[in-house]
Amino acid sequence: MTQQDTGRRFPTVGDGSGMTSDPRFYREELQLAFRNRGMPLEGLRYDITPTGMHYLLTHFDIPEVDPNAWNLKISGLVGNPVTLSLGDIKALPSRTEVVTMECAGNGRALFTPRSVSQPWLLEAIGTAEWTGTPLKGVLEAAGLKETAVEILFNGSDQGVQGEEVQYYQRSLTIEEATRDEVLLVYEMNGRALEPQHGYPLRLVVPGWYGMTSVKWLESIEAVGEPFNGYQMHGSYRYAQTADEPGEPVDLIRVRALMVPPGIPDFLTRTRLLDSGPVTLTGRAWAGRLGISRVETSTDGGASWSDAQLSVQPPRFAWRGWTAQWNAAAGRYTLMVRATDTEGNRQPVEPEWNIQGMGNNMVQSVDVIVE
Ligand SMILES: Nc1nc2c(c(=O)[nH]1)N[C@H]1C(S)=C(S)[C@@H](COP(=O)(O)O)O[C@H]1N2
Ligand SMILES: [Mo]
Repeated sequence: MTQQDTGRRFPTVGDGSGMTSDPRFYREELQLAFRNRGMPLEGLRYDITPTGMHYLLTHFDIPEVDPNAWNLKISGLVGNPVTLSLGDIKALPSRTEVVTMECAGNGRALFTPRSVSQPWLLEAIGTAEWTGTPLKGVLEAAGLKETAVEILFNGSDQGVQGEEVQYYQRSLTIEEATRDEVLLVYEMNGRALEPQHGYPLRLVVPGWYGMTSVKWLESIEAVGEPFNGYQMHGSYRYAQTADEPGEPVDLIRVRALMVPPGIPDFLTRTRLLDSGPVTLTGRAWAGRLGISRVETSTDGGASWSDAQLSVQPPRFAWRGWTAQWNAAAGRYTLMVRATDTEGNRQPVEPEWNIQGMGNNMVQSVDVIVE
């Protein structure tokens, strides 16, 4: 390290604003993209995403955990602080939930300008069968005190973000933390969690964007004040400027995606199709809400027609849809949009925010029919 390097600030890309309008990607974005893979959109075919296809997002490094030395501490404003081994947790009542998880930054790279961060297009999704024990039971056994207002979840992975050295930490209100579906999870798709998905234990909060589902859980604390850490206040905010606090990012917004039809051009991913009848397929989800409608467009959003919805899925899982298209020779931009059971519909135009959060604008797929 040279003299000039001391006191260097992180990160040091672009003009230092952390934003760019350059359509090219920075090395720093590529570096993150390799570590944090997405689900190829043809993976929308499966009800349950094969574990190796599920998206990944890890801010820092995957930590080293010795399963024999590991335990979970539950402390803070509780009557009976406890320390549980993995065996203790597995002996508690178990429950499996099929959950569609999505990163809050999904769609970030489709904004202009964009925040220089994990450059997701549309692939930060996956659906898994998560098995664990309801957090509610563990909190009841610990005995929350009246003065507790939030539950804080501490991961064992550490790094620097927003110039702060930190462990990955997020909190939930007592009301959210004690919902029946919130799980302390030790299995994904019927097998022990893999290291990158939070082995040996993670939180899974169905319906919320992925950042809430803290991996590599080490301790849980009942606290008397809302937690103010970086991952609550510095990040995961809907804001228009870097200075304004903005609103917290929380539940997953409605979205539909299609399996890109036909065959891809290797580089551009433009699709090539034969003329004739085509069945478009995909999935739609809305976090805690259901899907009431899916529509497709073959003319870039000028006109829309209703797709056929598949049977009602498990309550936190994506719902299948299909649409028939009689494709004549030409060039098309295919689109799909969903509406949730509260009437929220995906926007066709991007609704920009500075951190690139919750961008659920409709997917466009360029197609050439021959
Ligand atoms: N400890 C810890 N938990 C974490 C993260 C992290 O970096 N560290 N990333 C979060 C984010 S932003 C997402 S989207 C999900 C991704 O979970 P997955 O990698 O199992 O798909 O984990 C969340 N939990
Ligand atoms: Mo995320």
